[in-house]
Amino acid sequence: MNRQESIPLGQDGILAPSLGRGFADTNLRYTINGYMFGNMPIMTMKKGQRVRWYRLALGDSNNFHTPHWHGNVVDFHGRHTDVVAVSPAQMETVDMIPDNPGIWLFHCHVSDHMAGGMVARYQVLPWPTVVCRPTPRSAETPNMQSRYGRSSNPVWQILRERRRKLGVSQEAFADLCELDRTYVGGIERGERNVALVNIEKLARALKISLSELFRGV
Ligand SMILES: [Cu+2]
Repeated sequence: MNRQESIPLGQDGILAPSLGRGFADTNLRYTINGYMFGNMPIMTMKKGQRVRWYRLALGDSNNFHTPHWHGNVVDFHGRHTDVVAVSPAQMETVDMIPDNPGIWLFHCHVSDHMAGGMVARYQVLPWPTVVCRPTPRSAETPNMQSRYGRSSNPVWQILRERRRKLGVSQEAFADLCELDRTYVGGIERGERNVALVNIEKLARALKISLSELFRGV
């Protein structure tokens, strides 16, 4: 094997990577964390979660990389972008709050590197995380309990009783609705304001119509 094939020089003696066509060059691979062609364990996060990406490149002048995210953007120096370049021994930290669920490619956008294996995947799970609220509950808009607390049949009570009747655990029910379990717990204790879109999810999982749900209120 002629190793010089992977560092070919032009007639003028200057490095010309595009000239390499032999065995060594065509078997040159580029990796992310030692993995290539999407075989890295998938990186998983949740929609709405704060995610921090640490990127570092090492190597020779061929290792100038342009990491690129499909599906979501990152915050980098006050702008939204989906490509942030790193030179050898350069480090960059970027933050992402993914809003687009799915399985997405994360790859270097230098075409030789991409073709040489520098491709990974990340997954954004669809259910939202519960956002921590710094303000005390009393300072917020009235929650379901205070709004419906004096009603004989508050929505949250109907939801809870219906779920129990179906014999579904709160955890399984939350999965079914694609909602966070602590969020569903908060709903069932009447501690949370619930958007209509989420009430619809809950009702659908309980196989109950919205009109039926609100009838007893
Ligand atoms: Cu690259």
